[in-house]
Amino acid sequence: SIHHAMKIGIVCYPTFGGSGVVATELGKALAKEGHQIHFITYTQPIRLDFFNENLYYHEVDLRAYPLFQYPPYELALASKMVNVVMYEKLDLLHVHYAIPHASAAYMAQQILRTHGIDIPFITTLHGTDITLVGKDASYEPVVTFSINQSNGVTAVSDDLKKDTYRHFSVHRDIEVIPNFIDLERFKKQKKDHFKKAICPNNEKLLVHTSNFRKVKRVDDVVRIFDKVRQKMPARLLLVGDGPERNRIEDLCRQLNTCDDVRFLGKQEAVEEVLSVCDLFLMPSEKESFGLAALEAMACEVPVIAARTGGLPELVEDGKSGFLSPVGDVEDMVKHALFILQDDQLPEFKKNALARAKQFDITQILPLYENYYKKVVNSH
Ligand code: GMT
Repeated sequence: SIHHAMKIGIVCYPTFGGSGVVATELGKALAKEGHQIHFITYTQPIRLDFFNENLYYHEVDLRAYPLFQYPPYELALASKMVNVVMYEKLDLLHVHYAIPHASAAYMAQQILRTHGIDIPFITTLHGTDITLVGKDASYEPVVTFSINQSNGVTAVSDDLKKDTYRHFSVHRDIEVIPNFIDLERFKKQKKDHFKKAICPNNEKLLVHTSNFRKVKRVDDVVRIFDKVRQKMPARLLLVGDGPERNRIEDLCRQLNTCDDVRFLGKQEAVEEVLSVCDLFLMPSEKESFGLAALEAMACEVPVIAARTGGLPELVEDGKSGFLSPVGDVEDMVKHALFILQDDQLPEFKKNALARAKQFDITQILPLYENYYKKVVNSH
């Protein structure tokens, strides 16, 4: 409530990626609750598309200089944090994604102490900062140190928490606070004209959204789809863009699926696209949470996913979707064909929405607020 209103600095990647989306949506929701939220990022966050008297945005000044082959972003960020904490009198810093935000926050905290200011910081681990990038020897010592120095650490799934203990010498407590969704925004909308245009003969519509990195196994998406459409009329939407896109386009040409596959590129209103879809495919190698799958479920789209990372904490096998071993395309095809039957689909859609409701922002926001209070009071 407003009586405990806090001034919080949020640091994140301002991009389409899940960690940036979660951080931005969290900040927006906290602002609506009366907290004063200061975003500190290198550009306006994609989802900061809303106006509220409690929301502030501070851009990190990154000056080019001929000496720098790599401009030292982390230092510019730490300096900006010092500046904002000092002049806006913040109570807490909350950084999303450990690299390089946690170590920048540590640096800012140390500098502020020399000015007589002692501010706690919380690091939220999102996944690739731990499972792919962070454990790499080129970053590991800094990641371990800055996690251990954080005044609070949260992870978006229990599996990510376990991975953190597995890969790093971290012994401190990690609070699991799952990702969330705003069901007011993500809900099935009437987009019949779009559905008709994409599926003129009422074909079943499959969808995948990602950043097209290797870890997403987009090949599996296309191979699953190819086998499904041999059994029933179907179309596939591929949303997003990234390094694998060209290779995936080639694969579609090889498999002769081009007429049935649409590449939509990056989309801001992904909830409108999801609204007309029947099945979401997430065969990732690893996924600490799978926010894109939750977005689909909120729009009543069941999910075929790999049994990996935090996905089993989200998708209920045989209820809101199905889980298969990573890379088991045949198993995923079998499940897809099962869900897409007309006498099964409505039940799976209903269950997907019911599951999504358990991750509604109104359920998760108090977990963050309570954790903030705990960290600030024990600092
Ligand atoms: O999946 C990505 O490549 C992007 C990455 C990010 O940092 O934005 O996503 C991670 O964080 C999301 C938000 O917490 C999770 O929903 C994703 O599962 C996680 N990605 C992986 O673990 C691969």
